[in-house]
Amino acid sequence: MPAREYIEAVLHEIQVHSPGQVEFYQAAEEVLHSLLPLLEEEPKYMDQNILRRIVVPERTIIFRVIWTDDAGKPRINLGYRVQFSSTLGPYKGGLRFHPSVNLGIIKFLGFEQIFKNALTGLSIGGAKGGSNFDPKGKSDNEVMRFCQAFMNELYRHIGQTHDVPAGDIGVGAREIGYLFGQYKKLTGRFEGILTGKNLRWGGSNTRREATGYGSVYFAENLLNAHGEEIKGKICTVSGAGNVAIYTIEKLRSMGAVPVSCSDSKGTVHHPGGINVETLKAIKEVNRGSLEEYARLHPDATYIPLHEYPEGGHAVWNIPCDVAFPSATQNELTLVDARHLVSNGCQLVNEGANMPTTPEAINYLQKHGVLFGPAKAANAGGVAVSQLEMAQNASMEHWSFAEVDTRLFAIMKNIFDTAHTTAEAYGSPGNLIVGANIAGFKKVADAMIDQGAV
Ligand code: NDP
Ligand code: 2IT
Repeated sequence: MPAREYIEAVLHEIQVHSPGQVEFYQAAEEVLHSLLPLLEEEPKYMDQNILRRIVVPERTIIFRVIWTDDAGKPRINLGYRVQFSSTLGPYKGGLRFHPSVNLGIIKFLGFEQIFKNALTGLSIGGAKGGSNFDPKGKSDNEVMRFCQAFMNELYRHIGQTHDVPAGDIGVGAREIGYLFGQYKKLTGRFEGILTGKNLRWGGSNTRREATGYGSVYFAENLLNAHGEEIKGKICTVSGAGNVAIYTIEKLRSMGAVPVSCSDSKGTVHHPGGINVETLKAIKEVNRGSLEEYARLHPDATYIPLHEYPEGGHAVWNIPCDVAFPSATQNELTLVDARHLVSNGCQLVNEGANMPTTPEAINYLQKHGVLFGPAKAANAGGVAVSQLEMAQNASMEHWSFAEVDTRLFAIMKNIFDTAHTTAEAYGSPGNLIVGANIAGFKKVADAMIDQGAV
């Protein structure tokens, strides 16, 4: 069967077997279409039926989570852990707590994670988990009880050489602490079964900063390859969480001007540059709304979400040289891509997972905008998670500078790999193709080595 037909057949089967999982289908479609030149050159992947094998998780765990709210009422949520691939190492990937979480969302994230983790060059498999629990508006005690109830089931499925979850949307230092405490209580063991732990009890320096810093390091490498640098660039950033905050911090320290951030209610535009301390105080300490930012900085503008009627997002209508979507999936649409192009944007660098819709990517590429795809550009977080695992295993604790230096080297290597692979397979400059083929090849070759299991 010709490679093109094989790819379409596998995609068709996903639609039949996973109906309604639109985000998973979107992620799979992008990866599989990228693989055409590889499959045409190397039929062994079709002979071994690798595509059909890789799109099905090794294990899918769905469980009920019952916790008690502050009024004493039992509440019910769903918990997920999709252990997608253990080919390259223990299952590895974050946990997301957000009301939009469902099996299709976790599968898209887990699928992306396989190739992202392969690209880091480290020994980690791919997984993702989470819950439709909404931490917003919940007290610390409610969040703690939820995390404990979630771990009451999850603990039997994880382990430091088996599956090591971490944070993602809605899961940060607070949640990792409660989850870790409950694992220890249940098992009586102090083990590195989660990453993103507090520095005082087994965490790694630079893990908190790693995704954002890594995203900027990736952008710098990409710009350097085109004779440019991040220094002096006007940058728009969406989101106001872990990835966005440390993207903004690193942009400032490298001499760029990050002029925006956004949350689920609105966008801040601060032409002089976002004040990182104010942002951290509002979001990390007070868990507040960005509305407050403009009150504290009168030269900044706040645009509430409902006051932006054009079907796109206000943050992408702010003129910039580089855009860093760092909030959530499909947040940058075709309307936004048109605004970015007409405002002269040179590079879109994905900090979030799958933040750009396929139509928007197509438009950006047609108009010569450089593109740093998520599974390459945001791999710094999981890479430092693996460094946390290495430190836990050897009972060492490396300095901030040591981890940051390794992170920089890993991001450079990911860029070089995606760049040279794109060239080798006939799509010079197309880092989507380069990242997908390079990540896939690494996993697929190991799958063949390990036999049909
Ligand atoms: P956080 O929960 O820390 O922050 C998410 C931010 O995005 C918040 O400011 C949130 O607003 C905003 N947001 C706006 N719209 C939405 C929406 N519809 N759904 C969810 N959030 C929304 O998450 P992270 O910064 O950790 O993650 C951001 C993105 O980066 C995600 O795509 C994640 O998968 C990806 N990522 C994260 C990594 C990590 O190490 N944390 C690693 C690699 C990728 P509000 O403040 O109002 O809640
Ligand atoms: O999407 C991601 O790469 C993450 N949320 C981080 C995963 C991890 O295990 O550190």
